[in-house]
Amino acid sequence: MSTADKAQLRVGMVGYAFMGAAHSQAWRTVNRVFDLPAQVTMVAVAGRDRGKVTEAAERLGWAEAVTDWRELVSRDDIDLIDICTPGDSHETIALAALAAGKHVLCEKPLANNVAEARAMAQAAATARASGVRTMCGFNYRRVPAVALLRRLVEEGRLGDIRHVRATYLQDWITDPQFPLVWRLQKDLAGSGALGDIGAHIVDLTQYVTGQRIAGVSALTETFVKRRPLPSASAGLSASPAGDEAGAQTATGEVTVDDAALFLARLDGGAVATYEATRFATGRKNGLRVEINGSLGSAAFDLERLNELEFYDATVPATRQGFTRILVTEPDHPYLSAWWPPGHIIGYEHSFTHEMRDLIEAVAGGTDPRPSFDDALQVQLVLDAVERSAAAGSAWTTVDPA
Ligand code: SOE
Repeated sequence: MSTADKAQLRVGMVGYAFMGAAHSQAWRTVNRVFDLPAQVTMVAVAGRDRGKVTEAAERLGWAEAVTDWRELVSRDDIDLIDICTPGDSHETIALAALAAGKHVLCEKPLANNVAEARAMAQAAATARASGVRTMCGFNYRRVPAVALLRRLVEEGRLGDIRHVRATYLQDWITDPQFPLVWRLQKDLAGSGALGDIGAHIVDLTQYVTGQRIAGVSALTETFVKRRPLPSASAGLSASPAGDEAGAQTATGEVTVDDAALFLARLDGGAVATYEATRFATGRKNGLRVEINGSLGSAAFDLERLNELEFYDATVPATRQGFTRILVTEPDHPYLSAWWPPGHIIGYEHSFTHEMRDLIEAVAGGTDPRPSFDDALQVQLVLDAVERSAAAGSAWTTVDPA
């Protein structure tokens, strides 16, 4: 279909930091790689600081910059609002956008607590009746090796799932002098490692196994209780504010977890362990998942995202062993549009695939996944983890959605 014949999907994005840049890359790229039923127009990006949002619009490829997200929501020339802000504003922006009849893509975790997530899921259900689509941005579902892992589970190649072992390990706040950025403040981020990276492994494992976490026993820890105040609202590579001599002047309290660990039971009978921390010295973005089933096992490691380890217990013992599948074949999920076999892809492609699936759903009139309901269920797991940790690791059932 030629570009001129295609429906348009006119996008407005709120926020332009780490996730805003990742999403922009995907919006810029997606129609150039995939043959899609709708053509994206990057209409405008919103941010509070006039100078910074103007610079971001130019750098990231947005036609316009505005300083109030409400303007995006009220405009007739925008069809979809992409929310890339800290969690404390997700609910307000999403509800306003849905009320205005806009499709919504919201970064994860969906909200800062269950009440907000429920309100968003409810609003999404109401809006769905008039054809409005919503999706939460758990991008790692769209890594081809992860999608292949799900396919193997669906095909029964692993048999009955017995064990799920998931870790998401980073080390960017190990230094006690690393400043108190928004991701370390509960009122802005909702929780710490738990919501920021733990949410990813909760979603990813539930997605690949098709099972939901039913109950947990958890512990959380905050190793560094106070940190220097940041010089500005800063992201993962912030530097502390200091006086002219460089000496640190003020500190603030860290109000989120630095690490969260939990045992879980899944509703399909599997047992699981989860660990999310930003204090795993040397681990930069170490998301690893291993699934053991009655017929085989599979393991994925984000730092080797073009590979999937697979063990087939049904072949003769003399030929058993973990196989490293290089996930670059055209028949692997998402990959026919990219490079010849063996030519690997990277982190940013997961976002391009996310936009591809979202555009196909919006243009095709179907509901994209993960839905706000799926993301609410992740939020309920995070909530159960916090309640269990507060109760000294007591067994805690995940509330029903
Ligand atoms: C976004 O998906 C995100 O979870 C960030 O918020 C984390 O900080 C990053 O390290 C992983 O991706």
